[in-house]
Amino acid sequence: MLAALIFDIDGTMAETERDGHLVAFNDAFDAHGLPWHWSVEHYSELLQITGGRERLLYDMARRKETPTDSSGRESMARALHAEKNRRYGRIVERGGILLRPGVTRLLREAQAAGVRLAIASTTSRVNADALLGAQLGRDWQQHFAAVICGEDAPQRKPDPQCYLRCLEALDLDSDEVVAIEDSPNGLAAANAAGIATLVTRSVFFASHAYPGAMAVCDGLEDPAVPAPSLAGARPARVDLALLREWHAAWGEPAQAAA
Ligand code: XBP
Ligand code: MG
Repeated sequence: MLAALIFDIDGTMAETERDGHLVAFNDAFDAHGLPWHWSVEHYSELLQITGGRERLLYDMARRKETPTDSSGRESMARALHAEKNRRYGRIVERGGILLRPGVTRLLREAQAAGVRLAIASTTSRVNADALLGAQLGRDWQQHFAAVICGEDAPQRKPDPQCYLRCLEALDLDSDEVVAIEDSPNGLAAANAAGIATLVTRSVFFASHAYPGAMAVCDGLEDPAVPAPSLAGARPARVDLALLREWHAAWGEPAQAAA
């Protein structure tokens, strides 16, 4: 029985990577007088690394302006990441990034049906609060039964830690929830936690395959294509009723195999 929906944030609830984090990272480099500029193409590659600070450290290791000693490198990354988050906060707090089409609708459908809502994101809590505070109201957290952010799960996606901690906080089993993700790392994390996952491709991952997803769509207002294992299921726009139906069928093969 579907008891909760677990949403990823970046790329899933909003296109925050291209219009938020990337812009803010480049502004932070400028503010620190660094000649670094991440293009969309370069950021697309860097997004294989989840976690803004981890992504930054990876790139810094290839830059001549980076200190050679690890404590110097770490403190530079912390300063740049904090600067980035301040600038990201300003972008989203002025409403610069809207929720993706269909996200508010699905949130409302779940609330009306008593299906609990949760978040499992790698992003810093301050970033989750800035975006969702701006888009859902300052009291946004009261609509979510569990909110797991980067600080709550240091093992980054594709590690399942944030999803496992979310299930723990919800006191639910993996077969009682559906995750909504945008990236291959996010799908891998949810799958590793044993969670049926709907992928709503984001701009940086539009061409990726998503083996193991329960269904894949380009957005919640576009037709979702169900996994072949959902025998007889046909592409359709996702709503809560469809997620319930596909989630119930998704568990059957396991039972049949058992
Ligand atoms: C995607 C991430 C985050 C953001 C940057 O998170 O990997 O790290 O790119 O945010 P999600 P921070 O799991 O929501 O897709 O700089 O705060 O890490
Ligand atoms: Mg994401």
